[in-house]
Amino acid sequence: MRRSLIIIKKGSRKGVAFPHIRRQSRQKSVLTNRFAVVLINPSPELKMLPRMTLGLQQIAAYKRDGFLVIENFVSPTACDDLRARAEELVREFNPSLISIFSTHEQTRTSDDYFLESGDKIRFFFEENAFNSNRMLRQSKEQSINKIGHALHDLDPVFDRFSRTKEIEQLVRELGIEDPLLLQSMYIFKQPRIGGEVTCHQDATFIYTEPLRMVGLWFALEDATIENGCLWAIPGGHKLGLKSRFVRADAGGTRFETFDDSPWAEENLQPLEVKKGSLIVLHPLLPHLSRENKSSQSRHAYTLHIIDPSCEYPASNWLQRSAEMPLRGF
Ligand SMILES: O=C(O)CCC(=O)C(=O)O
Repeated sequence: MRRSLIIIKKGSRKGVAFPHIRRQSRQKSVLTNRFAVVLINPSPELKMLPRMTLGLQQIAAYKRDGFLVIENFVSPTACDDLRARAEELVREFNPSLISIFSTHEQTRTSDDYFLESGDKIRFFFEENAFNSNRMLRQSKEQSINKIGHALHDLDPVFDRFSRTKEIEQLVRELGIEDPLLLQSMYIFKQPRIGGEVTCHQDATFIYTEPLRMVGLWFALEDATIENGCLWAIPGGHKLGLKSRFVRADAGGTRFETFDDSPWAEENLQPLEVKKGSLIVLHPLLPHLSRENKSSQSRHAYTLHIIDPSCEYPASNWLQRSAEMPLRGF
């Protein structure tokens, strides 16, 4: 079993980077003069629940519908731990350190902040978070839309959550032979102001040639029609890719459109799921989430996994610096 070593300053609750790890680390501790040295095993709470391999029927349903719901994939405590960590990251985030609020070159600054986020942990606000003077209407904690896009590589808690053998096994069963974790997002879908995500295919934003990718959407809270659950068009993944979101030569981004016919939104089905459920998304599946007008948040964590045998175009908006190559499990 993999072991980690953490050093806790004696008598101090501060300076412990990850209190949720410390909470569970009672197994072996050696008190030295100034430090308590604690050997911890990975918390059972951060692990996924035991699961069976995907059955033929589940694989057939994924191929037919373009999505698959697996209930009880994540333990309730693992959901809570991830949520606590995301909230801690938001508390530590100081928006005044970034110039995203300055009206000066607003669009360019926002574009750069977004375009450089592929290998960083960055914070994006709900569109309705601001009043007409560009001041937050409510607390920072209630205003963040999402955190992206490399939590899984840069934050130890998200890293451990994302790199379990259960996820690896699942992804391999879905045909990604040599998986690489490309992108992660923590999505808050805040009460009352959680914005709509319009109908799209994930391959619009993450394209590989040939297209071999899988999206994993973990419900960290119950997702209902009221608080903005996912909706999908079953079988819609068979209709081909409609557009790509690419870096524009002149800077910024643009859509490259192959098919501008509207989505058959009348065929959308709500995917209401319980906390701990995993929704597996085919890269071509049309899906959306509506506004959250309720008083309940709808936190979710997503991972997108690709296969290095496929080409990852330089035109994809999401890029990484050479210093931070993609990693597998
Ligand atoms: O969680 C949501 O509201 C939408 C997420 C989504 O569609 C996506 O990440 O592709």
